[in-house]
Amino acid sequence: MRTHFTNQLNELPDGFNVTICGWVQDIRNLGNISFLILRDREGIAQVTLIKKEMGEDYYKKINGLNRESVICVNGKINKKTQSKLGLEIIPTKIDVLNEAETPLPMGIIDKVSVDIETRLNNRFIDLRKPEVFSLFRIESSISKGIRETLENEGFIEIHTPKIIATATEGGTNLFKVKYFENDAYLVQSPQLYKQIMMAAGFERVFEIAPAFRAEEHNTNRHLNEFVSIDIEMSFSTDDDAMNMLEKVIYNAIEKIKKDNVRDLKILNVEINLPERPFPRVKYDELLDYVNSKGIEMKFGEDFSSEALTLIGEKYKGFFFITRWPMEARAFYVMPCEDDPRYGRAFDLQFGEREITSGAQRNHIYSSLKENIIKKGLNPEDFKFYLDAFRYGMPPHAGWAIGLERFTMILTNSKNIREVTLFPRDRRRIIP
Ligand code: AMO
Repeated sequence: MRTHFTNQLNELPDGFNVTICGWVQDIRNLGNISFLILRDREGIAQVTLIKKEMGEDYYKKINGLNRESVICVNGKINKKTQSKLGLEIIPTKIDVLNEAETPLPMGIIDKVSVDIETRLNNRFIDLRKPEVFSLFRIESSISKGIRETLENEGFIEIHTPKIIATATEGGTNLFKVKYFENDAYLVQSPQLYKQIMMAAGFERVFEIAPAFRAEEHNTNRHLNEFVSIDIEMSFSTDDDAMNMLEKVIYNAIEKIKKDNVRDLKILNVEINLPERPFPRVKYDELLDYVNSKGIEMKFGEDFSSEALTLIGEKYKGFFFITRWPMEARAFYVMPCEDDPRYGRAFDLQFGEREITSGAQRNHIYSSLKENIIKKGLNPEDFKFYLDAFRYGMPPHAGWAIGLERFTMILTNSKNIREVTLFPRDRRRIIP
């Protein structure tokens, strides 16, 4: 239907005939002339309506359109205009494709601030705002950039089941679903399957897919359904996995800086390429640090949000927390040779925020099984997984980035719901 997006009009010569399509953002009627602002995905254009050229009735009809009605305008570009946009369209034909009802549930360009609940309830309208759309353009670039890097590094994209019979990371936080006569669960992570793929000899795999967690708490950084970007790589250590993560993060940021200039401008955020290598700080060092600052934390505990705030003040950019106590991590982590109280696990932080967890995995059947028991889990439930370790499992490592968490960081968003199209949280399952 359209010949051009609004952002392509500038390059065209004066008098050029175009058809643009979009939403009626606003109409300013001055009597015999009026200015209709048409918005499409790429920007806005001014359509100048002139009464004596359009005829009284037609002029009246178009001027009477409700805001956000959908139209296509065919007309000529006029560059000799006073419009701030540098050009206007003098229409020959305006097709009204769908008239919007009035009043709108919420405004698009109104300066009044609308609370996040109202915005999410009317998400299809909220997403029309350029500053909201830009977040998702950046999110799209992130997954595209990550995919590009991983493919260049020889990773194969896989798709693992999202309905499973056993908990991945332990028994909690599971959504139970009815699976015919039996109970099943939604996956918390493709963890077990991506590891099995190492036994399958795929060497390097990745998956970008939803993960489900029945976490009760309602915070600004937790969702009950999020997008997990997972990798697993064979013949690799925790250090190899961290190096790969550094590369993936760096390239994604580089891509956004290059491809999302307009979005960054709309959002008024500046992002810098991080320096590599990212600092790698041991858990114990941070434990001592927070204890020295008066936060009580015992060996084996995870960092509280209070502790992370403190740590984030010291390490502002990307940094790894390495060498975690085994008791703080899942059963599949490879213990350190020099001291089995520690594991080859890591988190990638951006200041106080965690965006990735990963580890070298325990690929030795007997000790893996022992660890499952130590965690109070039943190895029988993990038979399908454990069997993969019995007939030739290479050493391997991997990680998972939370796509929304990464997007939050790059767009400086304070609430994870901002960067989730239709968030699922403790209270929300609609729309
Ligand atoms: P973890 O549980 O740390 O690790 O999850 C990996 C990353 O996913 C994101 N994330 C979340 N994002 C939004 N809402 C949530 N409720 C949520 N939970 C997690 C975070 C987190 O860093 N199997 C391991 C990964 C691995 O070792 O490969 C795992 O799932 O950004």
